[in-house]
Amino acid sequence: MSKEIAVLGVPLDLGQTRRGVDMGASAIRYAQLIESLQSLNVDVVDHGDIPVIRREDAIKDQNEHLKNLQEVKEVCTTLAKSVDEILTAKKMPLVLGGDHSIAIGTLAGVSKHFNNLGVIWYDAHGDLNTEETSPSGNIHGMSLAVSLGHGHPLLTNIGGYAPKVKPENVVIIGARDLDEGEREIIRELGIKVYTMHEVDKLGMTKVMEETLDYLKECDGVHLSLDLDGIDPLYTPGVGTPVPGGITFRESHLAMEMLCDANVLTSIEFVEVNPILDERNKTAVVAVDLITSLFGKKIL
Ligand code: HAR
Ligand code: MN
Ligand code: MN
Ligand code: MN
Repeated sequence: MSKEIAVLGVPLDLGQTRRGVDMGASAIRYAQLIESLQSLNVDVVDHGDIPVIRREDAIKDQNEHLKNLQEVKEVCTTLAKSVDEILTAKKMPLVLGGDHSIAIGTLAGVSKHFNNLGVIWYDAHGDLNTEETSPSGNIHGMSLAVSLGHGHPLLTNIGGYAPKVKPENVVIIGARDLDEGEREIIRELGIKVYTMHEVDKLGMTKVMEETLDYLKECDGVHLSLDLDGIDPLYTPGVGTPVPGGITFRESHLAMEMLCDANVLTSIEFVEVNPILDERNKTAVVAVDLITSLFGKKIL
């Protein structure tokens, strides 16, 4: 990957209800993201943050089944435009969340640049809920469904078209907390999922080999990495930790294999919550994994 990397922060926390995830991008920068990439001789430019609506200024009395819909839509629309511009300029977007609702905007900006975009969704969750199935009303648990064209039209139609991704081009890795409605949509759409059962059984090498093979016809691949995909032992600074996750070493290996395969065309890291973290540990892991994606090797 010799393209210039364009880092874009999205300090949005309105896709869920816990405070602090809006500071995720700052925490990742504080953990020396830019400096670490530069030390690998990666061409990287920090494009700063997308303007977001503060929680204090969000509309009150909202639909409890689709919280902060208008605000998330607005931020994702702005994000989609910026990501689109970055790709048009032949640079590679590296988007830093913020909660996982931002994937709606990232994918809206990315997908028009590809005919057959692949998505790797590295997450403890499926993020495949809709207003009807969501147990929480939090949009960060709906972002993959929205990108597949399922959900509120204000979200699915960002950028003026839907869907952004085809179900046969999605691979979920690390799932261990799925809601009943999510299981149904996975079955219905035939989405490829490596739950923790498969990660345990096959090992990460095989999971990644199969994932790369599964996506081999894609003309671009987006990595959407939710830090809660990794075991909370290593990444405690997330809003919805689920025990029994992917280890630090397995995640490293996954990133190194993605680097070697040289397939990624856009990347996002989400859900780092510094308020819930232990001395910025989760942001440090994020930087470590990102540098592995860009060629950092032990020897
Ligand atoms: N499935 C639950 C919901 O939809 C929890 C979603 C959890 N959060 C995330 N997304 N961090 O991956 O509310
Ligand atoms: Mn997620
Ligand atoms: Mn998650
Ligand atoms: Mn859940």
